[in-house]
Amino acid sequence: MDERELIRSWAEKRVGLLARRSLLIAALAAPSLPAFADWGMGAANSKLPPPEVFAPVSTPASAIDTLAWFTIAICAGIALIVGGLLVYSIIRFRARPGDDGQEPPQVYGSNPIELAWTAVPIIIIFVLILTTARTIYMVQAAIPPPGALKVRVIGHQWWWEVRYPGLNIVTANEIHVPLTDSRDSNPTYLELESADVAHSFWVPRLSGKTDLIPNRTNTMWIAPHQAGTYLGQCAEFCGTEHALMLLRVIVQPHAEWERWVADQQKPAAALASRGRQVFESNACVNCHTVRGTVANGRFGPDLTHLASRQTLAAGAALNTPEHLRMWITNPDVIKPGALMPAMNLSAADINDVAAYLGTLR
Ligand code: HEC
Ligand SMILES: [Cu+2]
Repeated sequence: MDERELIRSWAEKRVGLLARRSLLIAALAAPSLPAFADWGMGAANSKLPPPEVFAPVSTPASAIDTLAWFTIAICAGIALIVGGLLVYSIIRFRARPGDDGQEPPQVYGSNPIELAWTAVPIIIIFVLILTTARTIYMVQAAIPPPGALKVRVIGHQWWWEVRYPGLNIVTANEIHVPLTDSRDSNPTYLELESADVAHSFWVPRLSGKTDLIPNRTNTMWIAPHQAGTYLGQCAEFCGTEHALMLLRVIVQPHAEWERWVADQQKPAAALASRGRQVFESNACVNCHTVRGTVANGRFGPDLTHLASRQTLAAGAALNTPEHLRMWITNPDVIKPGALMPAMNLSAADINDVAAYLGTLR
């Protein structure tokens, strides 16, 4: 055996060993991985339109979509022309048997060619700059019309606080907005802020991304023209649970949206129950608000109308009684690293608190 064969047979043995070891580790670890559970979200989200950038249903997103296709078309044209010329030259001028072995005639400099391949790219870049600048201006310089709906979205590690100034509504992770049809509704203006680190608001079918930055208010607007539920997510790495900082925008016809507003404006269902008592006598009230009760914390999501939301913990789990109990028992099981502690309540307390929260429609 020469040296090369020796090395090869050694390498093959090592690779085989590595492969067997990784298989073994995977087989041992798989049953203990809770990561495969999606708490009902996979099935629920598969019924919704996927969050695609190339399927816009709102004005900034459609303007961006048009610009993207325009840019792709120009670039594809350039790629086709350059690639075509290259392929043509490779075939047409390939070496053939019986060539004389001489170099082809060498041309040094040609003013028309030099001018053409300087001027044409400059013109193309200029067209791209102008169309991009026009779209950016159209999206960013728009001034909210007097009747526009204003929504303040505050990014937290790892959920979205949603406030409707003037409407006295506070919610989380699910933003209800009216359909913008030409008749009676205006676009929605979003004011984006952060309570901690940098986040980024992204609902691909409605608009581009906008950062949420501490000590600064960024704005964006959406004018959705198709009712539905649109999925979004935080698009700026913001810590452990960045990937579970999901959001949904629910676009509703005007009358339906007004019914939602009226429901949200009502105070919390004011039952006197044992669950409510447990909730109010624990630290829950330091982090959560339930309007009309002693609970007025602002560190976590407002729970006044928790039961009217589709998801729990920023899209980490479907909002079901079972998941709610699991969440209160130990948030880490559903969302490892979440900034809500396990409260160590007794099983009876957990059941009663979950039942109480389930009445907060
Ligand atoms: C130290 C503050 C803190 C305490 C105490 C606390 N929570 Fe939370 N809670 C949070 C935070 C932060 C979140 C958001 C977690 C996330 O989505 O990443 C949250 C989320 C929740 C949610 C999901 C809300 C939603 O809109 O999806 C529920 C329900 C909840 N908490 C109930 C409780 C109950 C019940 C108690 C008391 C037994 C409690 N919390 C105690 C901070 C707290
Ligand atoms: Cu984030």
